[in-house]
Amino acid sequence: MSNKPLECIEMHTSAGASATVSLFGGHLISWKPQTDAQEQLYLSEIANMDGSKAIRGGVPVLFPHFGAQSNSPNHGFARLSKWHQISRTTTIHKDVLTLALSADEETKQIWPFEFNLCLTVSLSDSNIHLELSVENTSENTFSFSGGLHTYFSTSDIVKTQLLGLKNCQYIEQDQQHEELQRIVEIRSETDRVYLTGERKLDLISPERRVVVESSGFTETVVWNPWSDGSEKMTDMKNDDYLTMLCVEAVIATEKICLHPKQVWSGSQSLKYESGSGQFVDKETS
Ligand code: TA6
Repeated sequence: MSNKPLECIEMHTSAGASATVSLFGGHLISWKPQTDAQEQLYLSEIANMDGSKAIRGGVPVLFPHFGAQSNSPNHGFARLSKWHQISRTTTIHKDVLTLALSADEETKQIWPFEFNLCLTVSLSDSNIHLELSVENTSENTFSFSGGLHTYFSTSDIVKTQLLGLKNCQYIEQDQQHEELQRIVEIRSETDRVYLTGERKLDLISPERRVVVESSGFTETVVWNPWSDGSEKMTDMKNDDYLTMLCVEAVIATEKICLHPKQVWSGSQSLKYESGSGQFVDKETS
């Protein structure tokens, strides 16, 4: 946890896809697919980018817990820690980067276990695949939660739709509900934990469609703070709730137990579909 400017790794494919990953947080902060130079991830213009606070936007890595836990920063320390590069492999159509974070004196004061957390970012021409793995390198069993807190950009939240969650149970404000809509639209503060991590979702905004596929994670969080929530955050402009939506691959409600030497992994894959972004009319669909 330092105050130096962020050190970032730029990723590319020969067809023009690009991504930027910050070593602080092991944090993907930009993704532009080859078919379109537009940024696909939301990154707050007033995000704190000096390593003193978690970055507001991109894909924060949450570990060793999702949300609040006593004596630990919200969503854990991984997004506040300096990761290091393990490997990099580039071919014409693929750029693959692996970063890792392991225990040090600072993390052990918060969470007393040895671990190896790896994030592999695989950039291809219209797809980015994020794989998170957790290895228990300590002598004791531990349990963890966390996830990939992906912030998507949109030109208009009111014309943004999320498909694929119909009939899923979700928890919001401690109440369990069933999703009755084929098309989820955001019209107010939304902070839902859908009890599924394996569905294929379509995120449609006026400018494009992104197919979001996760595996290994147990839940999907859909979050937009809306106007009141944006105003309360010092690192997000008041109107930014209109141009972002989080669709997160997480382990939230029940921790995963890992014995010594065991490894868990989960992934979220984002596929950009050129030209297919169109508002689906509820009446005619
Ligand atoms: O994942 C959704 C959520 O847990 C929300 O409840 C909201 O608080 C958000 O994450 C952001 O948390 P942060 O610690 O980044 O301000």
